[in-house]
Order: sequence, then C-alpha cells, then structure tokens
Amino acid sequence: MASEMTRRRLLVAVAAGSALAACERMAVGSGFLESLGRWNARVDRFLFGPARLAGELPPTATTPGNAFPSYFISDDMPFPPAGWTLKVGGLVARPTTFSLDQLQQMTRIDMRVRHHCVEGWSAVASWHGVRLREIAEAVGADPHAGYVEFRSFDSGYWSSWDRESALHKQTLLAYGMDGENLMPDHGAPVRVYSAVKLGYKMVKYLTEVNFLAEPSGGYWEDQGYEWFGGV
Ligand SMILES: Nc1nc2c(c(=O)[nH]1)N[C@H]1C(S)=C(S)[C@@H](COP(=O)(O)O)O[C@H]1N2
Ligand SMILES: [Mo]
Repeated sequence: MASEMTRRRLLVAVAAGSALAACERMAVGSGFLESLGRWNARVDRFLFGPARLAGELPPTATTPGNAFPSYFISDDMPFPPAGWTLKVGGLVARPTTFSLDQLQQMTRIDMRVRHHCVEGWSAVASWHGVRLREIAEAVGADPHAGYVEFRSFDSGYWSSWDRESALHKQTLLAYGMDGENLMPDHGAPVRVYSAVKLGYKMVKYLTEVNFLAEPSGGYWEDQGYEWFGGV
C-alpha cells in the first residue's frame, strides 16, 4: 500500500499547491474561479468518494495482540475443518476452489487500519492478505453481480456486501495479522478484512465467497444492524 499512500499524499500536496497558485491568479481575473470549482469537485470525489483510500496507521498505533478483542458466535472457538478450502462461486465465469497456499501465492497486501465494532470498541492491527479484487478477476466475476456474500464455518455466520466495497483496494481476504499467520481467535485460516466496513461485516472463518445479483442479508443484518455497515 506504500505507493498508494504516496500517491494520495502527493495529490493532497498538489491540491494545496494549486489552490495557492489559484489565489495568485484570481487577482488577474477571468473565469478561472469557475473552472477551479469544477476541478475541486473532481478532487473531492477522489478524496472522499466511495473509491477513496482510508488512512493507514503507523506501527506505533498497533493494539497489543492480547488486547485486540475476539468475537465468534459459536459456543467454542471455531477451528478449520481438515482440508479447508475456500470456494468462490455464484455469478462467475470460472468457479474456483482455493487452497490457503494458492491464496498466499497471489499478490500480498499489508495494511494497518482501525477496526470499529458497534459494541463500542476499536483496535488497530496490521492485516496481510490478497485483495478480493484480484480474486474477482481470477474467477471472472460477472459485472452484473452487484453483491458479494461471505460465508463461514462459525455456526453459519455470514454477511453480504455491495460490490463496490467488496472490490475496494483495501478489502482483503486476510490470512495474517501483525506479521503472523491468522490465529483461530481472529478468524483462521482466512477472514475478510476491510478499511471501509464495520466489524460485523468482516466475516471470519471463511468458507465461501459468492458473487450475487441480490444481497443475501447477514447474521447481524437480519437482526437489525444496518446492512451497508460502512465506516
Ligand atoms: N464468523 C464470524 N465472523 C465475525 C464475527 C463472528 O461472530 N463470527 N463477529 C464480527 C464482529 S461483530 C466483529 S467486531 C469482528 C471481530 O473480529 P475479531 O474477533 O478479530 O476482533 O468479527 C466479525 N466477524
Ligand atoms: Mo462487532
């Protein structure tokens, strides 16, 4: 993500610089103000629109591993079944089953962002995994699939997302946390992790990812939590 962050910082710097230049030129007059307004609107959309990148945090912001809460709905800690694989299907050209090894061979992304749980806590970790966007390309996700559903082996916990958030650059299928393999308390072997969703949207203990034409609700969503669950 380093180059993304650099790019974003650069854009902010360019925007600030241009505003200064614009003030100087405003003295000269002409319809410049109007075109500056249009240009600003485009920059705003890039910085604050749905495709924007969320801020990433420095290593010093990291919550110590044992202070990062752990949630699962099962009575006991869910452990992956022997021979665990991830099934990716639904509206895709090539339904595919991925082993953990195959996921780890894809482009690895590292991102340190804040986790927001609606129960009233937040915490920070660094997450390691593959962008869902890369998987969508690999399986040939149908452009008409506007939704993506995540299922787990934790007593049927699931969630469904809008496609744009699912294919956001900061939405990962994470197999690592703070430099280690993901542990059972945080969703091993693979979980969803995203900078753009609240905690309950980030399904742990993944078994399936399905591209769908309609949303399929979710464990908490069907009990009244907001479906979109954006940060
Ligand atoms: N399979 C599964 N995924 C889940 C949950 C769960 O109970 N089961 N809880 C959700 C909620 S409410 C939160 S805040 C986060 C917690 O992630 P953590 O246990 O790594 O802190 O996982 C989410 N994903
Ligand atoms: Mo949560």
